Amino acid sequence: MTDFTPWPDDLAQRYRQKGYWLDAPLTRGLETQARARPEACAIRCGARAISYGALDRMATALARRLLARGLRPGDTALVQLPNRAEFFVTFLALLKAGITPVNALFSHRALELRSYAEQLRPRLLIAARSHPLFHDDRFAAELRARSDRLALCLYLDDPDPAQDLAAWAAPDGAEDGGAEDGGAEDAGPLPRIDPGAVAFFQLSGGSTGTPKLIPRTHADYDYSIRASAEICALTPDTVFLCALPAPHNYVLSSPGALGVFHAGGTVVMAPTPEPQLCFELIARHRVTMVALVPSAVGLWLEAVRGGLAAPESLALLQVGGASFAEALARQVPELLGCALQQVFGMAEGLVNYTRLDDPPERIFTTQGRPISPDDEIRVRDATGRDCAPGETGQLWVRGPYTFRGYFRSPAQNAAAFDAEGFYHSGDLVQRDAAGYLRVVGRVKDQINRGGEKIAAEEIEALLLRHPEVMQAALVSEPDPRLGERSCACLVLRQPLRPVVLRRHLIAAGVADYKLPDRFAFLDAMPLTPVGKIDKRALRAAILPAADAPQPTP
Ligand code: AMP
Ligand code: DBH
Repeated sequence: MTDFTPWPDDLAQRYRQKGYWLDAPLTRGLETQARARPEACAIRCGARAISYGALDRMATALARRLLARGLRPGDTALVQLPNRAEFFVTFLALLKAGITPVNALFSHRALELRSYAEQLRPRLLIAARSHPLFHDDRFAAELRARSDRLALCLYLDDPDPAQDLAAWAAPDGAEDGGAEDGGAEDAGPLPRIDPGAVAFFQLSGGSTGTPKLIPRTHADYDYSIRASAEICALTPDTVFLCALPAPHNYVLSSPGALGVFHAGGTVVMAPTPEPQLCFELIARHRVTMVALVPSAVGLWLEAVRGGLAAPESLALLQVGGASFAEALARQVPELLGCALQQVFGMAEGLVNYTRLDDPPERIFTTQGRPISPDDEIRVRDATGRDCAPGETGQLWVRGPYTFRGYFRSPAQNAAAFDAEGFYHSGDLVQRDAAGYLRVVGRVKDQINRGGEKIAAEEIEALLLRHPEVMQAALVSEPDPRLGERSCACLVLRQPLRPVVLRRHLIAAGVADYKLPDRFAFLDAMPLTPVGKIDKRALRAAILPAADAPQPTP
């Protein structure tokens, strides 16, 4: 899988010279730990404790069996797994085999998976029998029809060892493997990985009709992880709670589970960020660090106020993914008894952190500064002029781990990058004299629902497919728990009940978090002078009703 937009030679050379990009694959961190400290615990998942040695052996066994089965470096894979150790076994195995995956979120449904399959034409599907789409083989058959290349489907928790993921990842001698074509050891050496090649595709929250794929190379991703682990002072004693969806860029790489593997610490898998459950896991495994979105921090604070004992071992709580109210930030050390770190990142690359030794005011009131001295940040007004410190403007960035183009999306790329390769994130920020950023809004047409991003255009296009919908606009409205929720504003040909529209969207196969929280019906849309739907006016027009009780459909 070579077709991605590379960095220009001069920058690539600089990133290598400065030691950001190493001549090593993304599995470097894990493999180093597996050699140095094979018995140390890498992952706790339910009752299982998986050592670095075991994790590496499982990933290697799976990689070898996939290659023995005829998969080739450069092939692509569609992966959808829940927060279980097998997510990491699979991801590391595919990296070792040179197979390029996209790791879909477990909340994704047919619409998202179809889109990924159409874009990547994967030869391999790895999914979970517990996911509604994979209870039986019908959806896999549909994907096969969409990707004529799809040659192999493996499932987490399949009763048949021939397609059971765990059997495929069982090291030789450990279990009767499903690899009917012989032991993993017979398959020969693993391929040499080019660190400049695409390691996997990260998911974009997007602002267009189709979900976009972000190619991330071994070298660029590894750098962001290594540097993040250092900023967050991870050590072999770090015990990290993985309570957000494991494929998400934040919990995977900022410094996330991969940062913990780099440092030789332990990742504890949690199915959800629900406080009761997480507090129990924290107490049981002496968890020291967690990455959460603001809505989850809100729940944790409420739980403690409601009488749940604050977790004792927790030393650092990261918050990111969406705007975190300053008033809540101030409560974190007080109520949860741990340090706070704000993280402002994006799957496209750039990640900012408040530093552990920053003064509290800075931690409470900013979203941090970039990882790298070579992250080039521009804050520009709408005309492209550079803003003065403190002034609000649009964020543009390029650097050693910020991508240079979405996968096969020339039109999108033309709009998202300037001539010098700076990426336009669509965020409105202020940068202070010390280089710290504050996120104050956005210009992209996206709703940030508690950290889950919804591209308005994607949902509008689906709503417009309903024969009675004349005009559709998805806008955000304030939500006390999520920060923002979505409201679908519609002009209809004839009255419809919200439930009909919800069913229409569910039938289209869209993930639940993208379903509008509310529907508002209008006689006409407010328009801008050029005749586009005026979302600002729309938001103002529907706002008074926002807190009124929703009639049950
Ligand atoms: P994605 O492109 O889906 O990876 O989402 C990245 C976007 O999430 C950023 O461009 C911001 O809009 C938003 N975001 C991430 N972290 C923060 C944060 N700490 N505060 C405000 N917005 C954030
Ligand atoms: O929201 C994000 O995408 C995000 C937030 C924090 C991210 O990608 C990251 C850190 O790396």
